[in-house]
Amino acid sequence: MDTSYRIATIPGDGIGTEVVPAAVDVLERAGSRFGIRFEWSELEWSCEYYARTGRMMPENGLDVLREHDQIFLGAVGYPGVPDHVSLWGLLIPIRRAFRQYVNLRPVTLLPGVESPLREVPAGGLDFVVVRENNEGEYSEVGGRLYRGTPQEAAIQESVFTRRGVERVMRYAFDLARSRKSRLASATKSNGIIHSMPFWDEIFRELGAEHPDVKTSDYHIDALAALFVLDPTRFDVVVASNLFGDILTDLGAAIIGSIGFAPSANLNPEREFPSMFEPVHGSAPDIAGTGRANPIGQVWAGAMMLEHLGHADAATAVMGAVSHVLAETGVRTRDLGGTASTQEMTAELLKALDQEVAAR
Ligand code: GGG
Repeated sequence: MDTSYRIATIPGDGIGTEVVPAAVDVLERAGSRFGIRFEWSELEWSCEYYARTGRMMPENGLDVLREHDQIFLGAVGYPGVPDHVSLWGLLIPIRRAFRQYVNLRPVTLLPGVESPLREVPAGGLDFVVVRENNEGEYSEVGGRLYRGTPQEAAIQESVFTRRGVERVMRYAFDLARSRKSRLASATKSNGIIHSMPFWDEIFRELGAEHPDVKTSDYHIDALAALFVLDPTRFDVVVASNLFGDILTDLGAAIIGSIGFAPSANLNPEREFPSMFEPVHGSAPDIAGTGRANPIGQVWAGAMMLEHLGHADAATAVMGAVSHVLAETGVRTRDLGGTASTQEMTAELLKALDQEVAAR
């Protein structure tokens, strides 16, 4: 197996520039212990780059990324650049050009962390949201009419294709089969009259092909309530682009902090690089203060190791994260502690060394 990888890092904006170097340190340490070599290319694409050049990434940006095995991204978006400009100039073109149609977002309560939900016991949450990542409500189809007049209007079309819906659902069914064989679908076919009944229809068709997987569907409003009232019932949840995005911020909240939550933008066929990023954004309110929690980025790094076929290294990294949270009082501010990003990273490195030594 090739154990040398070219990884493009895009720290991006705000705390992305703090948590990416922290996670790179952890991955480098894991690499040195497990015989994996990384060649990192740091790309400065960001809102600052936009302010200088008028683009979020250069015209040949996707060609540059294509030369890499994987992409490791921090955060995108900063005050001064409209969010739709920063997202559609960087994150979304990457997800689409590289057919990263699965956005995998684990909702796992780590050892030593309390959920804000009163009835969830330690370690009591372990499910995954599979978010459709290439189409759906994130669409360029539409426009603005009669700008600046009293008749001004905005039209936004969602795009759901059979191919797009089927492939993400097939991934979710397969994932469910590798876990507890339970799959829930997020819909809203009572209010959204075309796309969501289509989504439900395909879910039913694929359900018939996977009789060993127990399926259920929930309207997104009821599903959001269940994430709070009864989240332990879930194993795998499949959702459209927008529903999955919203649900996983809630998922991050119930595992104790948005600072923890990781995500993997996967091209399951491996024709293109996949991209690994935390769920959180650039957090301009704490950017530059050294207070960001690096764990979401480190966990995204563990997902990258897993995708590269290094489950042992990924397990060691997550073992280190669990050790620090369960066995030490070291906490960043989002968790009510005082540790800086650097202090948390130093603790993770120490725990990783112990984790490897104990094997
Ligand atoms: N960590 C990447 C990031 O900055 N995400 C911010 C965001 O708003 N993402 C929207 C999305 O995932 O669709």
